Amino acid sequence: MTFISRRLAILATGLVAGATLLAATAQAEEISNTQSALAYFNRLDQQKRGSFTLADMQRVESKDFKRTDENHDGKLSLEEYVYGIPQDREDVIKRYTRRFQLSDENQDGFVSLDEYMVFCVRVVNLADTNKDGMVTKDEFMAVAGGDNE
Ligand SMILES: [Ca+2]
Ligand SMILES: [Ca+2]
Ligand SMILES: [Ca+2]
Repeated sequence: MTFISRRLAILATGLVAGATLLAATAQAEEISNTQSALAYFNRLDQQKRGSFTLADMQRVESKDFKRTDENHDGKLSLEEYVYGIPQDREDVIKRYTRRFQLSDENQDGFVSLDEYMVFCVRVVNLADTNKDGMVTKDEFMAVAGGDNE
């Protein structure tokens, strides 16, 4: 696994964990990376075309960003990032914390929208192997659906 695809796997797992947080049960822990990546793909493929573009991903992610930015200062603190995760879900908190640190390119302790969007560009560049501007399910799963961390 390359460094970037590792980051992608963390990203995909983290986002799906967020979506299922409210229903966090023991079952959630059994969701494999493959299923997480698939669920994440389906979220990005909102028009159900079997693929998504960078614009699709950035639209979905910027909405998530705004929702997470509780104090509306345009950047995410770690507190905002892990807000709502039950204290006893140490595995999820750990995963989110790692993802936060990986996204914080300039290491200032906050994830800006730019940093968030840069990450999307990296993901799409990595996954779009035939460079046609669309990430198909096969392309996405080839980089994100790999082995567990
Ligand atoms: Ca904030
Ligand atoms: Ca930063
Ligand atoms: Ca493609």
